[in-house]
Amino acid sequence: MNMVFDEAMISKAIIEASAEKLLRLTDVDVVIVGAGPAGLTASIYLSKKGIKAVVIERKLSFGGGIGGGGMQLPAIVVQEKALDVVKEIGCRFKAYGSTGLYVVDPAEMIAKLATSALDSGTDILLGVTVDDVVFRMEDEGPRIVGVALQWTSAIMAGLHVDPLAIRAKAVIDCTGHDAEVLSIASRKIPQLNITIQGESSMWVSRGEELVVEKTGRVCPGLYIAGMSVAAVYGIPRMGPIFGGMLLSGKRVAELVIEDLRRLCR
Ligand code: 48F
Repeated sequence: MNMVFDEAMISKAIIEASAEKLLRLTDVDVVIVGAGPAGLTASIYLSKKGIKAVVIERKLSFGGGIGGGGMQLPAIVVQEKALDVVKEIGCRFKAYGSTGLYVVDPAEMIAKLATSALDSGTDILLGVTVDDVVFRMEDEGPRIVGVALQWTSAIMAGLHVDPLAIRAKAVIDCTGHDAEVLSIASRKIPQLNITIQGESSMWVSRGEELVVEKTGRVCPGLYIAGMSVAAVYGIPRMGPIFGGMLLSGKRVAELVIEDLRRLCR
């Protein structure tokens, strides 16, 4: 049977579905900024616990630094400690002898992280940039209560367009090497007393350890994971090993879950 559809119908379908989705996302439990390895992993562990999480990604694709591999070679490395996360998302891996290192295909890692995130119930918005936080001043100091959003294309075009904002109980900065959300917040809300040190030069084993150890809350409502943590605390960079990113994403999810439970009590 030949179905009759026209251009206006396609537009209506898109507008209706988008309005429904965007309305649902104006008020969430957790906003995760950045769909790199840390952000996607955090979203998986949050969504699996029934927490309403949205990942906001500036680009039109996900994966962050995974796709670039090491100098664009089509392989990345994950260490033994993080293998549980790799297994959890169903990503294949190959032991590199008995070194405790495992080789993973970057394209598969991106696809499996994103699929697991979506299948767990995470929403992902592509082509949207977080350009500010929303805050309230409380007796104990500032609390982050949401983010301001802008279409990346509007920013790229240099257009003067005001953002829309969404409400969240927790915001996680997973924006990578520039710790963008935290940089903006520290500049605009001096009462936060946050200084971004910038990451240190390469020292893989130390960086991988510290990035997980220092993952966490920087002020009420605002958390950091992944390379943002290295940027804030001056931690050595690690290059194309991704276990620390996965473990940092998992860790921040655990911390946010604990805090949200406390908030609900
Ligand atoms: O850079 P990215 O992959 O950060 P990550 O999850 O992982 C770092 C590793 O990829 C690698 C490494 C491993 O040892 O060093 O670099 O910490 O992903 C960050 C994502 O955030 C997006 C950006 O496009 C990227 O996909 N992003 C950055 N700023 C914003 C943003 C913003 N303001 N709004 C929305 N998305």
